[in-house]
Amino acid sequence: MDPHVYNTLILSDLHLGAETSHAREATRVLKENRFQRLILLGDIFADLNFARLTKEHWKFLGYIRKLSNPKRNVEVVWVEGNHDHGLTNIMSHLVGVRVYQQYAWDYDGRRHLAIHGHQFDGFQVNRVRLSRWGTSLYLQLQKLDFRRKPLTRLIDRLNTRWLRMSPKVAAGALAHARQHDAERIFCGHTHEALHTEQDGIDYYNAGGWVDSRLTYLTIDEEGVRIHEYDERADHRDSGEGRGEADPAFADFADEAGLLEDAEYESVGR
Ligand SMILES: [Mn+2]
Repeated sequence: MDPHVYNTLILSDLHLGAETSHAREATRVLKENRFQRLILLGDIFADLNFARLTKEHWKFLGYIRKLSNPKRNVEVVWVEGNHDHGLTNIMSHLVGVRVYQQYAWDYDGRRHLAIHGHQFDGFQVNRVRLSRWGTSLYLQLQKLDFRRKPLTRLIDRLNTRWLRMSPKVAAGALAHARQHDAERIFCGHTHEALHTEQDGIDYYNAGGWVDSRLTYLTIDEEGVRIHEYDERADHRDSGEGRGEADPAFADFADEAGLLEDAEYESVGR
């Protein structure tokens, strides 16, 4: 294990509940690094349907709950994304972390600001209808396409490119940082890791955990770094145990105090 302790580690767009979510790899990143603060920068969940969470997805949540134990001395911050919306109240109780719309902190003499980024995506408001329809189509396709997922992967990629969100979110975020006197601003949402600088303000995008490139950010005295998760020694989620009240969920639910009435199956589905 790397003994180096980062000031902050930032991870976004894990989309738990989606077939393409790399929860196992994300959990590994959290276990293999040391940090004083963890920022879950939105869209940690894909939607409100807990039945789609796999064993690996529950393990990730269980590990977040462990990290948020005061004895660990790690500050865990959840910044709400557009997919997380409406779920974060429940999760702040279940996982034990505070939820913010945006989160600001000072480090190394600079103001830092973390916000998911959908606020700067001009399409968002007009896209609600299409996006709901799109989500249901996408989930149908996942069912047909469960083996190697080429189709859903392609859609993930098209979705991001097609909307051309990256420059729009970067521009909006830089303006937002300027308004709030922040020198560094961090977003997710676009699924495209990125660093750009303008007039002394640095913008970083944490990327995501659903496409082929799995990325996260770290901050320490040497600055901000974009890391790419090395997939070579790894395998993706099998999808087994989806929707079942499996042992991993039972452990998690037990720890979270959900098992008092021994009715966790109804919660799991
Ligand atoms: Mn988003």
